[in-house]
Amino acid sequence: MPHTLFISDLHLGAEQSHITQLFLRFLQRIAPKAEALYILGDLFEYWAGDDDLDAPLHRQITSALNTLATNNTRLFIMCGNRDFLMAGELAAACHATLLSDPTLLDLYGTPTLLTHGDMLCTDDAAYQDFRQQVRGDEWQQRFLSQPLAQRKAQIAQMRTMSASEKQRKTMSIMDVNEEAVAALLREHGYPRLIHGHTHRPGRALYHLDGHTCERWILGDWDKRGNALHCAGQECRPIELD
Ligand code: LP5
Ligand code: MN
Repeated sequence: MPHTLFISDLHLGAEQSHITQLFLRFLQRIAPKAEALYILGDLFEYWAGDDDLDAPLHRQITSALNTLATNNTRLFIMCGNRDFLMAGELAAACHATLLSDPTLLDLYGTPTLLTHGDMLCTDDAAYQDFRQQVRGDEWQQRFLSQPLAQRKAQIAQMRTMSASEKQRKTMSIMDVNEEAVAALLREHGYPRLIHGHTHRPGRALYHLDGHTCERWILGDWDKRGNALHCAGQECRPIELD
């Protein structure tokens, strides 16, 4: 049956070789059966800029994605909060289309809104301030004009800071804000919503203004992988190992 797969939050990096192997197997055995694969952010542990495409891990991943996408599975990639510097060269290397966040899609007749999910975490004010700064064109141009090694060192510092900040934040601060979800659903005409980022896989239902909307939350790839499989009107999570 024609179907589409959604994944996010793989956080691939040199230290996650088990997950990299799992992902490569997924690209060879499971993804080719899908009409389309959507990666909804944080494919990589971090992305320092498209001039880092030559790193062996990056070549391995982009070439496997390219093989998938040049056969029968269309490939779409959205940036996450870790890899928002992914741009045109990365997309070209993967034969993928980069998606803006959010993106509304007609999925087998059901309007479906895709987002990484971090924009919905509006209670996390410190993160939203950081996000606003680093998503600006001027900041990105300045950051990307530095040598790659210097950028990586700054990202490493930021990752350490993020890990310690997260220890001080409550779980509810780091989850989506329900009013932000409702506002997004209203703004886009009450679609189905699919996102990642919070690493709390599941399904929630919203009854809003006489409409019922499904929200699917993708899990991260930690010990195992997971994907959302959508065919016709139905979506269901699948575990990968
Ligand atoms: O990703 P994760 O799970 O660790 O946590 C996120 C939020 N943290 C981040 C930061 C990224 O992890 C860091 C890597 C990004 C690489 C991008 C390249 C360019 C950046 C280079 C920076 C110099 O996204 C975390 C959320 C959590 O999700 C849950 O939603 O809480 O947010 C934070 O930890 C942010 C802190 O709360 C605020 C930090 C303020 C630091 C400001 C100094 C840096 C100034 C430089 C930028 C102008
Ligand atoms: Mn994320």
